[in-house]
Parts: sequence; C-alpha cells; structure tokens
Amino acid sequence: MQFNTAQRELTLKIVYYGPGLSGKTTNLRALYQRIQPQLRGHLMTLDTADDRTLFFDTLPLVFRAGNLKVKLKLFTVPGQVMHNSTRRIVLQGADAIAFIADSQPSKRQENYKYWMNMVENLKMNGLSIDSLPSVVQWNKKDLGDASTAEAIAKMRKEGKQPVFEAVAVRGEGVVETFLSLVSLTFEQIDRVYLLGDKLGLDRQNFVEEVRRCLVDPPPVEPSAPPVPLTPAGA
Ligand SMILES: Nc1nc2c(ncn2[C@@H]2O[C@H](COP(=O)(O)OP(=O)(O)OP(=O)(O)O)[C@@H](O)[C@H]2O)c(=O)[nH]1
Ligand SMILES: [Mg+2]
Repeated sequence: MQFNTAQRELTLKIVYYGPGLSGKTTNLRALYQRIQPQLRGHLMTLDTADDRTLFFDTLPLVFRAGNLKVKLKLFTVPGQVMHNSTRRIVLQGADAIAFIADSQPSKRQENYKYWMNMVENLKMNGLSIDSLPSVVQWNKKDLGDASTAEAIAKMRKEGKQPVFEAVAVRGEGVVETFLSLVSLTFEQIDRVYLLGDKLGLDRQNFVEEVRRCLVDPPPVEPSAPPVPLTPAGA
C-alpha cells in the first residue's frame, strides 16, 4: 500500500492468483468490460501465442472517495509452473488477494497446490495470507459437478474468507468477487490508517464509489438483520 498524505493519494495492489488456466486473465477482461468506459484505464495483457500469461496483466482503476484519490492496481500472476519466480515478484507489496480456483473436478489437486504455492510466495515477500484480505472464487462453475459443490460448501463452512462461484467467461460472479475484496481491503487499511476517523470515509462510502465506476453494479447485499434491543419474550 502506498499512502501519499501530501497528495491524499492511496494506492492499493490487488493480485489475482491461482493455477494455470483457472481464469485470472478472464476475470480482469470481464471487469474491464464492466468499468464505465470514460473511467477505465488501460488493460495491459502480455500473452504467449496460446493465450497464456507471460508476466502479468494489469488493470488500473482510479476514483475519488471523499477527499482521497484512490488507485486500485489489479494484477494477475502467470499460472504456468515455470513462471514461479514471476508469481513471487508480482506478489510483492500485495494488499489483497483474489484466489481463482478451477471448478473442474480434475483440478482439485492443482487448486490446493497453488494455494500452498501462494502461501509460500507470500512468505518469501514477508506477507501472510492470514493477515491479508482475501476472497476465493471458484471459476468455471459451468464445468463443475456435485463434488465441486461439496468442496465449496465445505470451504464456506470453514468461513476463513468469502467464497464466490463464477463463470468469468460470461462475466458472471466477477464483479461480486471484486467488490467483496474491495470491501475487505478497505476494512483492513481502515484498521491501520483510521481513514474513518481522519477522513470521514467509511467502508460503505468507499465501496459505493467503486460501484459507481461500474456499469450495472450488482444490487447491494442486504445488511444483516438488526439485532433486537430487548431479549425475545422480555
Ligand atoms: N468454460 C469456461 N471457460 C473459462 C471460464 N473462464 C475462463 N475460461 C477459459 O479458460 C481459459 C483460460 O483462461 P485465462 O483467463 O487465460 O486463464 P489464466 O488463469 O489467466 O491462465 P494463465 O495466464 O496461464 O495462468 C480460456 O480459454 C478462457 O476462455 C469459465 O468460467 N468457464
Ligand atoms: Mg492469465
């Protein structure tokens, strides 16, 4: 994270991690399509001839939240095994992680391997998945089966991070994954920088500003039901 207090500019780095071909680049492409054309920066992808990410993709999103200029820098890592050192470099200074798992039953082991690979690469950068905001997206829902649904249910039950299903190639679930991560990321930096107290900026405003950058943002999730003030039966 970079926080330039003089210019009131906050820069956050969000990394899309996951096994090869799980749909990381497709997520960024779909997100790009959903950003208001007058607001979107340049989506830079650098692929091999067969569409595999060679170094990384980047997509910037710049907006104002209160008095603050916010830059979200989205990155994808290359999933091919041989590009591990690039994955490690891309993770440097990450503020948040979207882990894109592949729903195909044959990819279960691969998902696990890359999760462990991410944990290791974070560690090499002095970071830990336990303290970074993170979400998991099970992409390629169209190719999943009952065993995928079971694995997802199990992960949701563990409740370590929000879990989303997606068909990124059709743009489904992409924005939901992103907005959830943005919300968690704000919470985290607010804990450290007290943006709420210092700048009067709260999570809801922040997420609302990001939603404003999007074409047809999904409806806001209903907030938790109010806690009754008096115990039932009192
Ligand atoms: N059926 C299906 N295919 C998808 C989906 N999302 C992405 N794909 C396809 O999966 C392939 C790989 O997608 P990419 O986004 O390039 O995968 P990646 O994770 O960036 O791959 P690397 O850059 O090699 O790590 C492409 O052919 C996509 O069109 C999905 O939800 N369903
Ligand atoms: Mg890619």
